[in-house]
Amino acid sequence: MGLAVAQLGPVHLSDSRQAVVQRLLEMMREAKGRGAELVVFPELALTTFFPRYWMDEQEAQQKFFETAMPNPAVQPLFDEARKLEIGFYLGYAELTKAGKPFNTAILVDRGANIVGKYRKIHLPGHSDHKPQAPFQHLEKKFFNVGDRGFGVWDTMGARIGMCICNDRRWAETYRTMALQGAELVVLGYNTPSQNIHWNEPVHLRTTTHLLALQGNAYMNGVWVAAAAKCGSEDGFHMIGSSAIVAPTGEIVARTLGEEDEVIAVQADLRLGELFRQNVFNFAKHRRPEHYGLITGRVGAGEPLPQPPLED
Ligand code: ING
Repeated sequence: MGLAVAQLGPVHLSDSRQAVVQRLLEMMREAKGRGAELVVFPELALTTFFPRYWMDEQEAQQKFFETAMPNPAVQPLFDEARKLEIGFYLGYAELTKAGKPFNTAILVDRGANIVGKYRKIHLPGHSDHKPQAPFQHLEKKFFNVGDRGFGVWDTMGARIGMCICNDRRWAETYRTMALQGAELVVLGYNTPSQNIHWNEPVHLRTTTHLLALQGNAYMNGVWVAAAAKCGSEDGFHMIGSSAIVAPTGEIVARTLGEEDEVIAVQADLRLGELFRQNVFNFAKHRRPEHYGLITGRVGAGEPLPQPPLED
């Protein structure tokens, strides 16, 4: 499968959705030119990463959320996708008809039909105002926890799962999709390079980001394609290192800069089969009777009582 990731450089407060869509169109065309049948765009791709700013929910929803998808600003993307016969993943802030706010991503097939929708489940950051911090990370304030689970869809000749940003750091995300037979997981992210909670060395942001993709790709026998929105947005820097990772856990393509940049590979979906049929043959090797804590507990607790040693 021709698979591409379209990394977006900075989107500033002053950038219109229309201007961003023009950049996405450019990269969609380049992805198609490089053989892609599916191109992955970032999380919250249409606007700046607004959870970095303190404002009330109403203002955020008025300025940064989409109340319909597609809508006039993004329609050109759907039109071009239909013309080029290329599918795409797009992350955006969704305000539902019922007025519920979500950090959402859609999976659009090569006929420009929305075939899947995912709402971010792992919301990082905080909901209180931290005036001392260099910037906020208010996803817990602006978004509801996703209410659609981790979905997997048969489309474009593959079984594809979606997640968003912080989800990629949690093993449960991929395992839940792999247990539905996912062959490919696509995701977008916006990852600040500075940690507001402790003085974390900057390089660790990229290290842990790649580790999360590589480890989980390997442990679930899936391809992972991750698209950053990155660079300095109005002075607030976010990491790049968009990447396509094989089921071997190896990085097969990654971006070199922090601007708009397309990476593309011919992903052999059979590669994952080797791992899912052998070392990670879930049906043969998993022992859920011993995994109870994983869904039984939220936070870490006391060690479980152990059977007597003489047993
Ligand atoms: N951003 C970051 C991410 O998970 C973060 C937040 C960074 C959490 C580093 C923990 C460590 O990549 C989003 N939008 O989730």
